[in-house]
Amino acid sequence: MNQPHAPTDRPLDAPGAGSTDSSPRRRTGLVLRAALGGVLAALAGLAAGSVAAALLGTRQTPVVAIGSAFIDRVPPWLKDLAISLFGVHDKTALRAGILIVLLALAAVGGLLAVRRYWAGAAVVVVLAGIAVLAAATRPDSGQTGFVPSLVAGLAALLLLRLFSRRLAGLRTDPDDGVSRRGFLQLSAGVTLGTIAIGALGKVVGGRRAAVAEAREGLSLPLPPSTDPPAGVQAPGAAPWVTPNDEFYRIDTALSVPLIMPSDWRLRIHGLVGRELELTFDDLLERPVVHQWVTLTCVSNEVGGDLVGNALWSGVLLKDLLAEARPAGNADAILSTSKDGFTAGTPLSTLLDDRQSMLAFAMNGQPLPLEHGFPVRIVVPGLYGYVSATKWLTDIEVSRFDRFEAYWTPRGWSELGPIKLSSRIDVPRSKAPAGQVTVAGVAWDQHVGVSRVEVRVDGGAWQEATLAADPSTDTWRQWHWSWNATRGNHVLQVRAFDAQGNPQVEAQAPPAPNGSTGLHSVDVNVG
Ligand SMILES: Nc1nc2c(c(=O)[nH]1)N[C@H]1C(S)=C(S)[C@@H](COP(=O)(O)O)O[C@H]1N2
Ligand SMILES: [Mo]
Repeated sequence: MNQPHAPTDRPLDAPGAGSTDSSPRRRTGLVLRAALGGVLAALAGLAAGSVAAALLGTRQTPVVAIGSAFIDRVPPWLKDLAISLFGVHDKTALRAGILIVLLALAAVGGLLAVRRYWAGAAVVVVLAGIAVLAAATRPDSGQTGFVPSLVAGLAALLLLRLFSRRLAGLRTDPDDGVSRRGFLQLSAGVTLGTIAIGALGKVVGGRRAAVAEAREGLSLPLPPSTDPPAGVQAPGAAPWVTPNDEFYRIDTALSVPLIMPSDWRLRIHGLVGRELELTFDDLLERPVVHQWVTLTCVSNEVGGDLVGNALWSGVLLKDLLAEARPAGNADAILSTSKDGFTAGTPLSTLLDDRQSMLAFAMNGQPLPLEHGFPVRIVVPGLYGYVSATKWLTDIEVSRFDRFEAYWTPRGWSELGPIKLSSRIDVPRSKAPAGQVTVAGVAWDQHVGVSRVEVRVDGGAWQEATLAADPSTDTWRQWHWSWNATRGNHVLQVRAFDAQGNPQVEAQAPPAPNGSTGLHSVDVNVG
């Protein structure tokens, strides 16, 4: 290549004088390429992070995660200043600002990586680490909110490595045409890949947005009120109604299945006199019930929070099954979701006096996408894994001896009635000396809780005050006033069912059919 500066032109006192890459223009070329490599690696990482976010159905892309954490932490005056400067566009400005800072730092990372890969990698690790932490600590990010930032960081690290390898060749020999071409090819490939991945993210994100929009636009037969019934809340206990965005989420779906209500079909078939196929509108034409039901996950540990209470609106399965006319030898349904999850539920629990339903609304809102939009099953009294199929598409009336549902071959019981349980919500670790409210919840769905007792340091059991419950299908709150003395104490709770049977005290893990044992809390009174 044409080289205007003879090696002797360079100032002898320049830093790095004597090394092979010290011609100013060559250095500039290398510096620009290195910075570009860092920027492209970062952009590709961000694109991969956006796709991961779209697939997981989380809003926590790396930039959003950092932005939200930033908003939570900036002093109010700066927030006000930003709002007055950028007006309604303050969020866009913040995003653009974060992106610019990230890319500038990525350019620095690219520069560092040419000499020492680990130094450039450290920049990426710190940036991705901040995003992962920011996403993981967001209250609204769910369990997978940190994944996009992790994906972005790993992708950027990998590409930074590839770029720095190519540039290492140019560092030792600026005229190395193979390295030059290699860098060019890599840059072009990464750019194209980033564009393709970005487009994929847009498609997936667009589909989610379309379903979310269809959900917003639905007009459903909703309950006249979602206020809890009178007297159900005990002082200090968890809110009796679990808000939708705080409701626990458990499923095997890596990305939330996206179903347009207009595309939804439910087939009820198998051992039936008449096969049914319903559209969403067909479902809404039938009589609708609104029922408070507490859902519980079989994986809930003693004292755990995989339990939530909501007002569900839907159509009784009893009514639909009456139309389909199950055969006399049928004893179960196998329900299937859009993503292939299956649950086996005793037919008897759908036909008896309980309000087992195909639910389309939760707390007066169309089902959230994560909770099974547009239709799921809710069966009072059964753990979710044997009943509460989300994104429901198929119900086969059958017999337990003819199928194995999703969790059965994985070591969980075929049948999953919820076990009588109780939990202390307050206090959880510390309390002041004197009168302390001990409060919590107890549940035995579709059986009912008749009594709750508390004891301190293994002493005599004391009866707690029960709050009201609208039916046996919800959890029941309780509270007890404790005259706490200084020191460390152990609180324990136990519940009794409607027939007066006490809770099982023997400790058992969640597998294969639900945990047992009493919830104990160590409290430091000071
Ligand atoms: N499609 C589908 N539905 C599912 C599951 C699943 O993995 N996939 N998990 C079940 C389990 S184990 C539970 S506890 C409940 C949880 O419902 P939630 O996420 O709305 O709280 O959904 C049930 N329905
Ligand atoms: Mo579950």
